Amino acid sequence: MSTLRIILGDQLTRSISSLRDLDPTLDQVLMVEVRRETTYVAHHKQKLVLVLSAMRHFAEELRREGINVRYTRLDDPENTGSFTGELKRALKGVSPDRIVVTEPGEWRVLEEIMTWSNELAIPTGVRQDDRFYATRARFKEWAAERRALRMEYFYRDLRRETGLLMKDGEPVGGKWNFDPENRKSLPKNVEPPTRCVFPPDETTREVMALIEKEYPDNFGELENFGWPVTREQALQLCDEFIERVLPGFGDYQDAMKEGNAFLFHSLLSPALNLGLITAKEVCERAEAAYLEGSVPINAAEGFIRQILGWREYVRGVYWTYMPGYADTNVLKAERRIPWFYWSGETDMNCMKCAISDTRRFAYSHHIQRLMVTGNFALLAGVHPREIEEWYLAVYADAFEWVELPNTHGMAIFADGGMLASKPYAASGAYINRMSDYCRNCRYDVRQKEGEEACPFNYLYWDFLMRNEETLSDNPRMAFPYKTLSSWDDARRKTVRRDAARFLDSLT
Ligand code: FAD
Ligand code: DLZ
Ligand code: SF4
Repeated sequence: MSTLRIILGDQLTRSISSLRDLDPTLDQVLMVEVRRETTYVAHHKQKLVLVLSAMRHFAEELRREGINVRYTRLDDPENTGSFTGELKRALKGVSPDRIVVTEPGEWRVLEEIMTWSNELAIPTGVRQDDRFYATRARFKEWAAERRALRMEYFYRDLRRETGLLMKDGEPVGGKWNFDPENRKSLPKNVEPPTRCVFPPDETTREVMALIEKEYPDNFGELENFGWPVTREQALQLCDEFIERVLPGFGDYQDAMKEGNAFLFHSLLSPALNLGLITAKEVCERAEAAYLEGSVPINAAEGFIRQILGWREYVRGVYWTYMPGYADTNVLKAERRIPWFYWSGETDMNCMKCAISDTRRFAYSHHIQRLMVTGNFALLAGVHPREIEEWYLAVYADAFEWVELPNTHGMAIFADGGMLASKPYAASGAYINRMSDYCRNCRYDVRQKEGEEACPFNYLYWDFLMRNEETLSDNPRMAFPYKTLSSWDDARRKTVRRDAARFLDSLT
């Protein structure tokens, strides 16, 4: 039986389910660069280069193994521009008995794939993506048994099932979660390590020229491109991280510093999401480093929790609640995204730094995404679709299954608390505690009102007042609402006036 095997841009894993049982004498692999995927949002130039270059390298690796790969380049004059169009074109040359594909990472693409069996009159098998610890069905079952979803409990179940950081049925180190030990700001005398970058090779340079030609106006710079585009490079990045960087990850994972985008983070998400390295490989290496004694427990657990916990959890939320999940807007946020998200032109130094890191590297770390750009969108009431489109476009690791729950649920609380138990809303004091941004800001983080005051301060209270009806019953919001209840009308009015003045100035 001959099989046409489709490999999508984020399925670059040799052991992926769609390539199992491949017969090189009968089968063909199809990989396509298509405009529908390069334009469904205005992707950062580095993200486009990363996906296309990694696809081209993967195709070459398969060919070196003697596998027959049909590969469409973006600038092929015959390119039809879509997965279905390219599949139809490929079928003119071959008549396979069946088509096989691994389930995609996006709802939009799954809907397209589901039309193939009928439209092409060839049986299409959609196989599970078992590069994750939990199947979609496993999460759905877990969620169905609960009134409220919390990452922590799903994570504990997966710890028990995998045995990661477990001994005799108990978590090593005596507790499940070392989160309280993951929140230090960066002391002045701690210098973050230098990081390995992968200078563009000939293939990457060729894609860079293509992207500059095709998408000259897209957001982002290509100068600093240093992402791994092959499995070999991804493994190197992982080994380097575990050996030199992971020991400091536990302490400083929430810290932010002007001029240093990477600090103690792994930078592994683009490689993980493309499939150049798997979650299992990364978690097992981190656990081994802990067992050897080279990494403290707050670092090993803190890191494994991000992958085994958050990464699996958000994927489960996405596939269980889509497509309706994307449509909720519980806080009725309606504002257009301020232009400075694209231009970086703002006097708020924290926002300027996070956007500048994003422009230079297609990267900013979790706390910048959540507590700076995400927090601002939440407080200002930016419409979910506007801010989600931004996150999906500007990060090298952005694929909807992971971007959407993080933005819609965690950052802007548009799902009303399905994913997180309370909004991650914070005033300037949090940003000041965790970063050195406020030192170089034209606003004063200590001032609460007036033109010089940090906008996060009055926007925070304005947000609480605006959403009092929806949020004041949340037990985790009891403290700020108690404070608010002691305010007189004049104080409320001042905050509202400052917030309105600032927000009006954005349009
Ligand atoms: P590290 O800090 O080194 O963490 C290790 C790994 O844990 C990451 O590589 C990632 O695979 C995983 N991880 C950590 N936090 C999360 C999380 N909240 N959800 C899922 N996985 C996590 N991550 C993406 O991969 N793609 C996205 O499009 C994306 N969009 C986000 C949008 C918002 C608004 C927020 C708040 C977070 C988003 N994240 C996203 C999660 C997180 O910010 C990134 O995974 C992380 O910054 C990637 O950098 P790193 O590899 O250096 O991570
Ligand atoms: C993100 C992306 C981009 C920019 N380009 C392509 C492409 O040309 N071909 C492709 O197969 N995939 C691409 N992707 C990834 C897809 O948009 C999408 O995220 C995955 O197909 C989901 O599994
Ligand atoms: Fe950001 Fe406010 Fe600090 Fe300025 S003062 S950097 S706006 S938190």
